[in-house]
Amino acid sequence: MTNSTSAVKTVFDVEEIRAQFPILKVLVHGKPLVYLDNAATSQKPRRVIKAGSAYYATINANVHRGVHTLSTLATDAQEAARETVRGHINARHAHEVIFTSGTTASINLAASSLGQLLLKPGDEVLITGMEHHANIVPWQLACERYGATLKVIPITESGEWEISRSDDRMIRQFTEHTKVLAISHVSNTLGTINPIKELIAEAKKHGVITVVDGAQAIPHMHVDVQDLGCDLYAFSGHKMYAPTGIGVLYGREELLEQMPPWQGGGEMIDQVTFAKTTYAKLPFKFEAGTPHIAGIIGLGEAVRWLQDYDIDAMAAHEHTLLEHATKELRTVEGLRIIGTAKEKVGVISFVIEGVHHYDLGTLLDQQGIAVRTGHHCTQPLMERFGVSGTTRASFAPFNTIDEVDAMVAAAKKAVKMLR
Ligand code: 7TS
Repeated sequence: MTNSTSAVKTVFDVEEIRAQFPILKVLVHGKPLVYLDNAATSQKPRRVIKAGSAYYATINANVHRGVHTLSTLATDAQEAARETVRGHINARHAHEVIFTSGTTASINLAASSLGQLLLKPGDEVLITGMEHHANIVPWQLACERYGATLKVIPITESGEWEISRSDDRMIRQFTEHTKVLAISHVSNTLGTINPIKELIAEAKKHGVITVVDGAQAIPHMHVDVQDLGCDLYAFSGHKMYAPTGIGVLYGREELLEQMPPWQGGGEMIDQVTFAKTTYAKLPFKFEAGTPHIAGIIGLGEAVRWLQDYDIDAMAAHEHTLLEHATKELRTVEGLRIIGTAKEKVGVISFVIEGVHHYDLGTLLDQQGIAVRTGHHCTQPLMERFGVSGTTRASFAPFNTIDEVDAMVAAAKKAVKMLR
């Protein structure tokens, strides 16, 4: 748990970053690992790995439970991480940061609790056609339970919302029945950066609660929940260089106060009798049971690691990789890029005529190159584009132009073998 006090590194040095990721020394099929699957999960810098193991080796104890020294140290470390996350997303209060197991759990919490609070027969929940299943299915479950309807904003051929900032199609999305807007900040499959601030502002005018799936945004950009104006914002640690099994649901205090708890158990209560239970104050009302303490500490360290860099410089590097990959992949015969929005993070999905994505992924793996293949948990989006799946490369600050070239060369080789 190093507390870095060094100044932000504005000069982007990819080799300096690579040196911090032990996994980049691993060989796959005897070849140096080329890891281009960062949207599925990012790799972890040494500092984050150490923070988790230091917790287990030196202060392992349950939190908020005992007066003994270790319990106090573990509690302090956990709450320091909460404050670090608060600062990172510019929430007003640390108790607006709820720790969950990841984006999926965060959205399930939101849908389950908001469903109970708000939804009744005839109401509508508005999502978009590019959502990850984690931002579809929990809302379907809530709609089924309370008799509400799921409405979907369609997606254009370039992979953007079929509503624009300038016309009234945005306004017309909202009816008197709309209760919740649940949207991804960045698409995991297309890489599209969505203009969520405008839509959130419009939703607020209609009294609609806004929930943002920020899983793919938070590793690549400054996220300021107050500036965005959203009510809830969900993300996972493991996509932002932190351990797996830890995530966050940010919630605006006034809304969280009104929302009923999602799960019951230890730590989320104030008083329990067999007749009635009263609940703990925020954030503990939403944190039943023993949390993933090492994960929370690791998340705090990952945020501090990110804050040591200029995240815009990281994003600019990833954008250079994206542009290079886009240009080079277009030279592969029969290749079609799925997702050509103007604003994208470093994610590129493609299909190649006559080549199945699984076969391509397997052949790339033989070269040590890790990409994701399949539907990326966005089956409705695959249907929209008329494909069963894609091959997806997703970049991190430690990736290089040489690695992109290796992927393109391996893809060309694979195409020759598979056609
Ligand atoms: N929302 C988005 C936009 C995502 O990209 C993901 C995971 C999730 C929600 C769920 O996150 P989890 O941490 O709870 O699993 N996306 C991906 C992906 O693109 N490839 O593997 C996982």
